[in-house]
Amino acid sequence: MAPVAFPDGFLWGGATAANQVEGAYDEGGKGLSIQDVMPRGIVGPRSDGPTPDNLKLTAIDFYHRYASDIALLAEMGFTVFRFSIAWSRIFPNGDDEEPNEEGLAFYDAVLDECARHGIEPLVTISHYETPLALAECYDGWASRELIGLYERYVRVLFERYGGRVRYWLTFNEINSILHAPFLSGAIATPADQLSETTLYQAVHHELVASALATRIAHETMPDARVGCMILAVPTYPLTPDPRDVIETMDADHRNLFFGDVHVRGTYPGYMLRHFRDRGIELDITEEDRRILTNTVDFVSFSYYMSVCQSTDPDEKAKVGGNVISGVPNPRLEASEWGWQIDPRGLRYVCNQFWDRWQKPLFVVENGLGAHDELVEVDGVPTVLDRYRIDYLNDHLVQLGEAIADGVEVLGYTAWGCIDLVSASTAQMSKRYGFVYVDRHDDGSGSLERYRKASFDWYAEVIRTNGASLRPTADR
Ligand code: BGP
Repeated sequence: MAPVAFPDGFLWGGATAANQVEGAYDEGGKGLSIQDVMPRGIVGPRSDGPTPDNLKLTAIDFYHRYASDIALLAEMGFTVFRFSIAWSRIFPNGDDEEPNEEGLAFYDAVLDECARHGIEPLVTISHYETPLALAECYDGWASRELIGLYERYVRVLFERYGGRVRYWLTFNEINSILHAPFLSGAIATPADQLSETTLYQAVHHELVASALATRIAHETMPDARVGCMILAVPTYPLTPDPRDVIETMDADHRNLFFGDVHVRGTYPGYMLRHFRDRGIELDITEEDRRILTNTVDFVSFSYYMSVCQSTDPDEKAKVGGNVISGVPNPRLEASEWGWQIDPRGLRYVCNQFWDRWQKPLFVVENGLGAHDELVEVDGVPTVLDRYRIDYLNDHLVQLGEAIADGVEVLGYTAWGCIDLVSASTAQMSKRYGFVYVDRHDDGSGSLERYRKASFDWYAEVIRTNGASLRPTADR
């Protein structure tokens, strides 16, 4: 097989989110975010306030260690670093009149560190960390008022960081709101009491806010490139039964809809039908429709797994997954957390998105959450994470295949490039990093950092622009 070829200037790096790395939840004038009351992630109950068992309150202490952490990323040769800004550091309650200068100064310092190492920042404006007060006082994105509050927030970010940040993402995994309304949309109403109309109204508010941010970015920062961010879950029919194929199409539409609005600037017919069939009547103003025509420059997405769909009532078993679940694929193996591993799904979804939207793609999350064991090699602590290297190698080979298919891909940021707290389970033990962080599920640990075997492996992939990847036996 021909070696994998990545284009010149392809951006290589990793990704994090503020709530999963920073800690310092009550320092620097930060207000509480929804994550500060989610000690068990999305799988467990919320708490009334910050509780000592919530690992995210300290996380990996990136807030105090960002300089040495970014230096480690630079050592691997990163040319891009995706991180998010904690909204509650900038507007502690979300609806404050004035931003918090100390919060702004923190991200100045992070950006300075990126610049020092020649690393391009890729900034997520909202990554599952809405200020808690917006959930409690407004029911999160169910309220139209959030559009104006988000606008105030992005105007501050663009004005302050516009000269230094070119790539912006409006909402992390925006389609996850359909499955995790509190995590993704800060909607405090319990999911079982939430009507579909309210949920889709919240979706609409986010879509308008995203398009508004895109318009403001284009007006105020001529070089900016704004992307939407979608949780990509390629969906396969479990059998060739045409009913399974249509079921699959319907399930896929629920995700593709978000990209369709971001790229085409209007609601697709299949969603209008969905709304009609279910009696969902949304408040969509003429001004909203005008704002939605401000379409994105690129499409970014996370990719961890694929799922199957079936109409067979006996196929009840659901495979666990990255927020979105489905029927297990009998041809695939799964991670220790039950996420089915499917490198070819990455090639498939790249082609699907490119064929559909003809917009450059950016893979902004991908990786393997696994238990790691710290061992000593020549007296140096490390992790021999061959399993992670294999996972990433096989996915990158398939990304190379997609590029060979003609798909335009701007870059790749491996999720959790430094170990961090898991979003779904709030565990430390679900590790993704090239860098091991000595912290454990019970909160113990020195927070020391150690390079894993995958650290040198990834550095070599970046140095050779992908040429060092091991081709897989078949396509
Ligand atoms: C995505 C989120 C990330 C991240 C990742 C891995 O859904 O955007 O925040 O955490 O999934 O998920 P987890 O941490 O649950 O393993």
